[in-house]
Formats: sequence, structure tokens, C-alpha cells
Amino acid sequence: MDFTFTPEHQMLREMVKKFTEKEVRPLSQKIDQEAKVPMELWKKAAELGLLGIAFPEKYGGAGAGEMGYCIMLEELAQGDASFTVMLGAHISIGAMSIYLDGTEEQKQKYLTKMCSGEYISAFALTEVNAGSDAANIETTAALKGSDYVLNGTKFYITNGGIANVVIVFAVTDKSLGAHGGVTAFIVESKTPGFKVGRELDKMGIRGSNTVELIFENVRVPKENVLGKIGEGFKTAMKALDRGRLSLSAGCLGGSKRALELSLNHAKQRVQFGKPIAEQQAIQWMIADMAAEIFAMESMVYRSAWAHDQGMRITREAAIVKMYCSEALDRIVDRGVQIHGGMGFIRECDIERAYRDARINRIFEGTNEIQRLVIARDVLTKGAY
Ligand code: COS
Repeated sequence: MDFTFTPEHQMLREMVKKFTEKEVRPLSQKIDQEAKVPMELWKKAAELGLLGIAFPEKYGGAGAGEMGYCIMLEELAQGDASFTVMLGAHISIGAMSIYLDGTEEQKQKYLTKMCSGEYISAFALTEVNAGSDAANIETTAALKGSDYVLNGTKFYITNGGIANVVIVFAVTDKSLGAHGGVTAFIVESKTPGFKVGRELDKMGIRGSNTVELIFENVRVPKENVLGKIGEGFKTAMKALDRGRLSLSAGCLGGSKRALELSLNHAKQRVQFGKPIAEQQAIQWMIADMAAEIFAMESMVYRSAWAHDQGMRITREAAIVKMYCSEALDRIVDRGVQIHGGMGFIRECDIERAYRDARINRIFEGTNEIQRLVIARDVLTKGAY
């Protein structure tokens, strides 16, 4: 087995690292305080070609696959979690849904603009009564003439208030539910009846836009049905497999940054006449952080490699998401502990990292759902 990154992957990592250090990290505190990612940053990422990293060149992408995409998110997450989530939702589940199941015309019309950054995308599956139980959605789509008419409300939608295009999952046959009764639609936010509801004030990733979306008789032309009628639940699950893996790459980056901040602090903070890094109590925390980061890195890139070989990664993505989001929480918690009182103060980067980390155990499927997906797969297919 070859565990080295290709020269292209290394170049990509260097490029994103420089961008992160120069453009992203300096804005992180402001993004948190103002609860907004400046659009200038999005434009700069677009100019660098970051929004199309995962997609083929014929759609304006860089063709770097899931490996390249995970490298990019890992680096960006060392700059700012909100910005990483904004890009992650756009690429992993918004644009990815079109890439996976869209027609060639839909890819040319929408995916190309998503790769260039002209369009921001969102993925609208969740509703107030359909979170973990995603098959329980109530938003409806009824065929009237040559259009589907959408009615309903979506909740917790990342990028929903700033998106030009939203992938909306709606019920086309209530009697069938997830098994043939849910359809995906490509909805342009300028369509009459598309309304942005309240914006949610969050504990962490405060700069990421999270809203309620309301659909009141939104007419979507038949050609904007994404995939086959009734196959929308599968589109959502396939996109979420990718989303769960790339989210984990973000957890890996966030963990590396938390370790770096903790090391810097431990080396310069003197107590009992020497830097606290020389105290075994601190060294054990550092060792645990490093070991977990090694495990995260190994599983993220092994799974990204498997994905790029064309393998189905449903079980892997669930395992990696569950492990990495929980490891990140343990790592930022130790990071705050190493920082002591300073780690509890708003101006301290580790305090923000602690708040930003928590959502990862919840979104893109709670870790309870990841355990359900893993257990079902192991029980039906065997352990290995
Ligand atoms: N890839 C491809 N197809 C998949 C799939 C995947 N990863 N997961 C499920 N499917 C298919 C199944 O094969 C099944 O197809 P058939 O109708 O042909 O048999 C169909 O989708 C329904 O799947 P299933 O029976 O497993 O549906 P459940 O209602 O039991 O739901 C869970 C499964 C709980 C796993 C799903 O609802 C889930 O992931 N919930 C969490 C939602 C989530 O992550 N939300 C995050 C917010 S969106 S950012």
C-alpha cells in the first residue's frame, strides 16, 4: 500500500494552506463576532478554483476527487470553521447532488456555475418533524401541467439564506415514503413563493448561514426534477455519504489547529518555574491529541481513496464521521484545559474552536444515526 500523497495533492495542500493563513484565519474572530462570512472571501476562494476542486474539469472543476477535496477542507478548517461549513454544504451535498444524479443539461446549467462560485447552493432535506427520521418529510410536490408545485417548510438549512440554488426534497407519493415516494428538485431561489424564514442564532459556526426556508406554491419546471421521480431519498443518502466524509476532513483540520494552539500555549506558559509543556499532566493530553489525530488522518484518507476507486463508502463514511466528530470534541476540550482560564475567554482561539466543534456530532446525521447505519451494515454484510 502506498500512503504518500501525490505531488499534485501536495501542491494543492500548500496552495490552500497559504490561502488559509493569509486570507481565512485572520478573519475568523470577526466572522464569529459578526456571525457572517464576508462574500469577498467566497469570491477569493472561487478565483483560486477551490469551489470546483472535487468535480471534473469539463464542469469547470479541478478533477482532484475526494482526496483533493478532503485535503482542501482539512486545510481550510485550520483557518475558520464557519467558512469551511459554507463551502462544505455547497460542494459536498448541494453541488454533489447534481453531480451524482443530474442530467448533462442540469450539470452544464447549474454545476458549472457552482464550480465557478457564481452560484451558491444549499441542500434542503431537514424539517421540524424530520431530522434523524429524514423519510418523514412533509413538504409536498404536486404535478400541475408542466410544473411541480412545492409547498412546505425546511429547517436548519445551511447557506439557505444566501443560496441561488437549493436542492429540495419533497414528497411526490406519500404512500411510498423513502422507498419511492420522495423526489429531489433543483429550485432557484428567485422563483416566486420561495421565502427565507428566520435565521438561527447558533452556539458555534456562527458565521455559517442557517435558516428556515418556506415554499409557498413554488413552481418548479419538470426539467428541474433531479434524478428519477421517487428516487430522491437515495440522492440525499448518496450525497450525505460524501458529506459525512468531508465533514470529517474538517474535523481533522480543526483538531490539528487545536493541537497547534495548545502546543504554542504549553510551551510559553510558565508555572512552577517551567513551561507547562514540561509537566507530565500536559504531555499526556498532548499525546492523546496526537494519537487521535493520527487515527483521524488515517481513516479520512483511506476512505477518500476508497471513494476515488469507485467503492461505496456508506459504512466508512458513517464510521469516520462518528469517530472524527467525537475525537474533535475530546481534542478541543483538552485544548481548553491546557489553556486554563485563558481558554474560557472569548478572544482566545481555542474558545471559539470549542464552540465550533460541537455541531459536528449533530449535523449531516447525528452520531446516533451513524451508529445505526454502521450497525445495520455490519449486521447484514458482516464485520469485514
Ligand atoms: N446510498 C444509497 N442508497 C441508500 C443509502 C446510501 N447511503 N442509504 C439508504 N439508501 C436507500 C436504501 O437502499 C433504500 O432503498 P430501497 O427503497 O430501494 O430499498 C432507501 O434508500 C431507503 O433507505 P432506508 O430503508 O435505510 O431508510 P430509513 O428510513 O430506514 O432511513 C436513515 C435511514 C435513518 C439512515 C436516514 O433517514 C438518515 O440518514 N437519517 C439522517 C438524516 C441526516 O443525515 N440528516 C442530516 C441533515 S441533511 S444535511
